[in-house]
Amino acid sequence: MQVPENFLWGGAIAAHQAEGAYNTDGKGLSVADVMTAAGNFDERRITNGVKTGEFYPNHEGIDFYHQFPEDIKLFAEMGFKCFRTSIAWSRIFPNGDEEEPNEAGLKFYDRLFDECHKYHIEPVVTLSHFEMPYHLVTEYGGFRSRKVLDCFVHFAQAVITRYQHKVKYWLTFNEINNQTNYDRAFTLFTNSGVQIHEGENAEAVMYQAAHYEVVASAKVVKFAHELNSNLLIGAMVAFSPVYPATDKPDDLLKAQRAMQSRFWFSDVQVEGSYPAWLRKYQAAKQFNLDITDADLAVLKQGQVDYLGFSYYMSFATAARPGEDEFYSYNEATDLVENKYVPKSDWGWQVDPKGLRYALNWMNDRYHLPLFVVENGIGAIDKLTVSHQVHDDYRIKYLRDHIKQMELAINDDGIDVMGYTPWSAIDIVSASTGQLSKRYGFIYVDRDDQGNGSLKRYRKDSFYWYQKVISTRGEKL
Ligand code: P53
Repeated sequence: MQVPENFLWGGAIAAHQAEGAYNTDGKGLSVADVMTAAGNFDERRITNGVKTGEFYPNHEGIDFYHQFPEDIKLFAEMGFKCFRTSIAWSRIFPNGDEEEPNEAGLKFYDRLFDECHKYHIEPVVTLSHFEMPYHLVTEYGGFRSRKVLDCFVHFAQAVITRYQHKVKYWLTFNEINNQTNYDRAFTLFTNSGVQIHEGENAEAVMYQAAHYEVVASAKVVKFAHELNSNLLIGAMVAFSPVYPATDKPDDLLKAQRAMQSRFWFSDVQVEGSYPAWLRKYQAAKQFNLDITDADLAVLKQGQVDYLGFSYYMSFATAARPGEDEFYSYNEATDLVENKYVPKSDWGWQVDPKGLRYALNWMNDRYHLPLFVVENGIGAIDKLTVSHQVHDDYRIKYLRDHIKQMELAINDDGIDVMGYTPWSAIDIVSASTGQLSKRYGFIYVDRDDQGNGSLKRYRKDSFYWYQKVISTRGEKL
């Protein structure tokens, strides 16, 4: 099976996980710069500013800031048609609330996008990928404040205007729906720059922050459409489908509410309005949200052009005894084991068929082009003495998922714009801060403590993916 000629094969990274150079050329601190490294199953700590004696893996990343010309050359060698990365907000507005952008930061992305175009690689750019300026957290509490909505729109307008002739494909907020898991400090902090205080209702704070984000997203879409009709602005969700644990009707209703709770974000970004169930739920729970009529009008004017999503794994849920009438979903406590799918070393369920399900589910609901902007497996790689990496497990994961995507394209008739696996090259893991949780086609010599030459080596999967691209997905 093949994919269409114009299909965007590529790979993805995010600025904060790769660039390093965390205080170079006027860059301010971002939320990623105050997170320490963790192990396979514990959480990164969020420190109060940068503390001496702590290790912050994002500060150096893989030094993509300085080594990007060689890296992009390697991406071109694989045959990438596109390359997904993000713009670090704190390079452009170091504190986040300035009027004027930092020209040195803007110049860096000019050079980066020019380098891509040298090889006819189309940049796909995320505006906010877990890296809000830290000052916006300390000063305003992140997206719990309407002020930060304005700061984000100001940033987005500056970069979309600057790069409109270099970047056609944009995404607003990366995995905006991770914060469905509002009891996990990591998700609220990375999505929204929000930290929960004693006695606060985290769920209510999440709905407020996410509301300001969907309004910001709509404003940015409207702005971009008016600026330049060539631009395509997408939303981006983490698509982990939630299956019912059994055929009990209660489990089905619970799973349905879990899906509604995870995907209302894209419902709003695509439809331009809130789903009715959510406004009823928010009212019944007395969340007291600042959602104005003017906001609702803005949502209608900023519907996205396409939907980008990450796909790593599927979830499962079951109703509890004495479930409330809302089947209220709390991701931290409501997920159950799925005995039909295996798990990665980090406990992520490996479920290729879930990708075909995801594509069908979104196609049925949204009727928009879909873009698989992340898919991959974090694994321990071994560099041999002759500098090879035999990552057959990675090839298998990607092959199995691409097969399902091709079935969705060819047998289900779904419009899939492209596929950018996570990650183009080894980078710092978002959730653990490890480098040993590797995703790339290119091995980077660096360990979890920050030691290593930072040299790059092609893995077996590099050559495999090169073949996949050159045969348009025929040779898996
Ligand atoms: P890491 C949770 C669930 C699914 C995807 O993740 C997630 C997360 C948050 O960690 O994040 C995305 O590095 C994210 C990337 C991230 C990648 O998946 O935690 O968009 O920034 O690196 C893989 O193993």
